[in-house]
Amino acid sequence: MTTPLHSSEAPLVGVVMGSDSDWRVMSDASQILTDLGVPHEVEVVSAHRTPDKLMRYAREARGRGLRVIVAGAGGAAHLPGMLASMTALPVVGVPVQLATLDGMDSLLSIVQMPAGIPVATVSINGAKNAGLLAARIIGAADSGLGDRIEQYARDLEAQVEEKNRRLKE
Ligand code: RP5
Repeated sequence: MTTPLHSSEAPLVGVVMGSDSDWRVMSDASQILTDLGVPHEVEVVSAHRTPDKLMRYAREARGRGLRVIVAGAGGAAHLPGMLASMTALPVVGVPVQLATLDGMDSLLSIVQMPAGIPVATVSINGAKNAGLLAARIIGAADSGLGDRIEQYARDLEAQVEEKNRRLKE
């Protein structure tokens, strides 16, 4: 149904969003997955405008070999929750900030899931952390990826120390 856009390998993560207008935020998830060498695909799937596609995507995701879905949406953001209701895969939700309500509408729509259907919600526009969380979920059982994630954390630490050193010059 979908083709991997960022790797010739079979995608392990599905990065989906309610509209192409969410890409300005969701590209951060794709970028960090690329940086960590995690094959992934990108797809626009709207809970409200393409409900049949949403159902197909969720129902086929596990069988196609995906391990995690990262789903971003803004406003009445039903996409992550609806996906989570139709797949056993872990779903990471990204509340996308729109021009109105500061993204609080997106955050509350995604985070307040009923018991039994979890969505791991990151911060408003927190697509980078969503990508990292997806990588960590896969990296728990993939030592090469786990090592790259540890290296990423060490690089962050080194950057902070370098900035600290420059402050004192
Ligand atoms: C949501 O509506 C999308 O996730 C997007 O954040 C928002 C606005 O979509 P567009 O009108 O820009 O296509 O479903």
